[in-house]
Amino acid sequence: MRRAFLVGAVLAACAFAVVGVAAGAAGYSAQPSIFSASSQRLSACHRNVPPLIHDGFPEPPLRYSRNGVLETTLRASVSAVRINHQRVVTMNYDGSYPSPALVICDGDTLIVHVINDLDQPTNLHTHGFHVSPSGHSDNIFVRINPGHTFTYVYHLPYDNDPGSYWYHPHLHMFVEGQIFAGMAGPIVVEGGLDRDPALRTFPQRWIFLTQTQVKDGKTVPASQAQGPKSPIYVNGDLNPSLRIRPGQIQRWRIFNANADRIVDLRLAGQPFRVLARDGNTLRRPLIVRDLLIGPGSRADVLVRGGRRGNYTLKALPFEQFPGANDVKKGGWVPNQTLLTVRSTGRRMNDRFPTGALPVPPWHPDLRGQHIDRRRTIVFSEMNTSPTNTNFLLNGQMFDPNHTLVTMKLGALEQWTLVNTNTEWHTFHIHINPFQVVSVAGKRVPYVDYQDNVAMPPKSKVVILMRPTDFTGKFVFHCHVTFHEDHGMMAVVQVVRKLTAGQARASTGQQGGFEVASSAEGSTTVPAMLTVQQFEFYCHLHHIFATPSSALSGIRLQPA
Ligand SMILES: [Cu+2]
Repeated sequence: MRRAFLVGAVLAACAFAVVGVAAGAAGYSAQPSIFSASSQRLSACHRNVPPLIHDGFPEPPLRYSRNGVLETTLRASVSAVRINHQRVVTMNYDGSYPSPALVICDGDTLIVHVINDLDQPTNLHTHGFHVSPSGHSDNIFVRINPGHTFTYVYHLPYDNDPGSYWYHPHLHMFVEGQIFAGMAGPIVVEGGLDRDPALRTFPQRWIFLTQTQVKDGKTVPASQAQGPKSPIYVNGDLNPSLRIRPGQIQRWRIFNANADRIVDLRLAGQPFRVLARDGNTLRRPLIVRDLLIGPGSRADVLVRGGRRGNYTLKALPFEQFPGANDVKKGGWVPNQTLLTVRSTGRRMNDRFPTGALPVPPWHPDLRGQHIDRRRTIVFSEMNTSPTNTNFLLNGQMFDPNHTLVTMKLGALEQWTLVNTNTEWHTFHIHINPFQVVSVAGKRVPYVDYQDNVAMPPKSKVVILMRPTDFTGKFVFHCHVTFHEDHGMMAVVQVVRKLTAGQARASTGQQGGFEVASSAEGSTTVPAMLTVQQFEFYCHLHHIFATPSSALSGIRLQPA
């Protein structure tokens, strides 16, 4: 009886937001016109941006666009690369670890011919790009089989923020293994902040973080790698030195291209001044002592050389999962020095810029605006055997033929992301960045956009987003790619007009529970939600007082 009441209360108040429209992968037969939008580009777009320092600090090969186009080839193969000055055989693009940096300008077209010389399928994702998810664009439903080539064409619209992005494979069940082996490289879209007179003179460093494990001249497959033996590399080296002059300001673009690991960075002697997150410019610099960057995320920061001497940039111990800091329990190397900053040479007197940053007008503060739809996405795990865990979104594992969410183009949606586990997850959605409202019940001290957010254990994260410009199918998922490959991903589609079924709030039944949705077209309900998860969920939403015994073992963050 009590249980029936509980379920009724959940029905009344919990908004499970999912849509059950089965469909095949997006078609991609149309050949896009390659040069349509870009013929007017200046060939000098890479001038008048902060200079990249070339002084022996490791850097990937650089490939620049010309006349509005970067056309390049990435050949995936198992072959030799240099990792920390040693020859290592691994899966890679074009013999480089990390993979080549693609440098383009706002409004450019990027054309990438991916040649698959691996013995397994692959594809390509341009992480963070606001581009079409269909056809030859950022379409992660493409599968490039061994021996085949596929050409991607990305037309960057005017409202894709110039900034720091990256590329990596995105074929379900192959993502972690291929990224961990070394298939990942930076993309820098120049423009925006780079043209700001207050910032243009500060020279740049690009810091591309990757994690892998090397043994006997090869990388260890991700599935066999041991956390403690998987250090983080900076542009392919362990603890390289980086020079700065006392009083000099440098701009660092930091990319967390680790397959799984969140990094919590600290620079000895000073905080970071964050200018942009995930390629999106902040309204004003955010000053933080510790910089938490989830896998897949990027941060553009300013730092200033301290007094002459050596300083460390460290990845601090971080409890990403229970035991993460304990090597004996399978955790990672704690407190790793990522690089050493050598402050040396003649003193300079650079001043940090004050005041607002040039935020583009297409990222308004969404708080306080009318919300068209509310949804809840529950992240959970289910042990199916002592050695296997399924990772679930709203009770389901990834199915490319099942669309979990249908959004209307231009509608404002609020998503509540619920992490029911004792480990961190992250939320990443393709194509459209979003605004984070709160993390673990605390409002965030900024209103700026991002494409990836780290979700603390046993808490919820609230985000706002409005899909613009592009219809089509794409995905959202946890960017701890082990979780993603084991199911924690779902298909979302954006349509111009909702069908009656998609627009209707609905209910479904599963395992004795009936679940209502206040959002469009929910025919799908959580399949594997336990009573305990249900109660936890209700508690998070303040639905009614749950007996404390039912919540034993669950530690709640203040909501
Ligand atoms: Cu996860």
